[in-house]
Amino acid sequence: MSEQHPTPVSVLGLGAMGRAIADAIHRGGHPTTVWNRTAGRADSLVAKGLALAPTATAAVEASPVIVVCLLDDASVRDTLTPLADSLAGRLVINVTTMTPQQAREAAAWAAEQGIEYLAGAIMAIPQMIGLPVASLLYSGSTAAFDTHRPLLELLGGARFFGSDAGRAALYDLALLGSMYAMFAGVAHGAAMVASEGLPTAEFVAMAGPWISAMTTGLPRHAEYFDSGDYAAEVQSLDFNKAALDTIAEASREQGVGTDVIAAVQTLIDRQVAAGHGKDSFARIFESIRHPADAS
Ligand code: FVH
Repeated sequence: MSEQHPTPVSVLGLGAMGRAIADAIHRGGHPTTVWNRTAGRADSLVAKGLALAPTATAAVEASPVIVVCLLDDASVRDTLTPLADSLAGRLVINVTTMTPQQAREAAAWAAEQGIEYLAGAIMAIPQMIGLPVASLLYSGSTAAFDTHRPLLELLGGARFFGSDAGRAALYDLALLGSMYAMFAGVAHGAAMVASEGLPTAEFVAMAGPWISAMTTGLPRHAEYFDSGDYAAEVQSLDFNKAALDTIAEASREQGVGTDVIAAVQTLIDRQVAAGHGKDSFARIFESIRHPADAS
């Protein structure tokens, strides 16, 4: 549809993220209809001029494009399965967090029902939606991504990963996993500092720039991962094992848990035990990638 007549869009799911998405789409000029399982969550949107559908079926039938932003795979199945007939011939853009396999199953189900399907993954919190800092990943229908790119860009940066509907979810969960492990590491460091009664603010102010500086080495890590050649240029796994052992010992001395550090030690120890102590730290990738085979 032309910019003079923006495509009507319906949004199913009005949690914190669904509300932010509906609001951004409406601000972008699209007639926007919303629905939520529990009443009352649309009040602020209705006050801004969005239409509240009385049922999910009515919401679907109001628009050719349906954005789904629910809690998880089970809630998507619960909601969409009874709507199959109404959804046929429409486009579903599902930005609910799912596993790659769940996303592929959802896409296969949609294809069986005659529903066009674009899987989305949101690298943002609700407050970031509509700002350039928000990044959304998509895979699935190429035609849907190309046709509706201006709509998608109302939410943030839009990047397409091809026709495999699971690919956006794969990158989403890989990025989230990296983030959670990083935050767990900072929490460990903060606990060490707090063990001496110190406020963590000064530590955190140092941790951010420190981690940021270290990330300049990530492209080299990707070369190790992709080539399988882990010949160390600087610090070896043996060196890093000694460092991690010292951190663990210090943690015990300070009376704080070693869970986060122990996880890294385990990854290193498997590689060292397999005779790879002279290789780069990046070799812990092999412990993760082949959990039953640490060779
Ligand atoms: N919020 C965030 O920061 C993150 C950022 C990254 C991506 N996530 C994903 O976005 C999905 C929705 O997240 P949300 O923040 O909107 O989540 P909630 O506020 O908890 O709202 C959940 C909505 O799902 C509805 N719902 C739950 N179960 C069912 C069901 N069985 N049938 C129908 N609807 C269901 C719930 O409805 P209600 O409880 O109000 O009736 C909310 O609308 C999510 O995948 C994040 O991982 C957000």
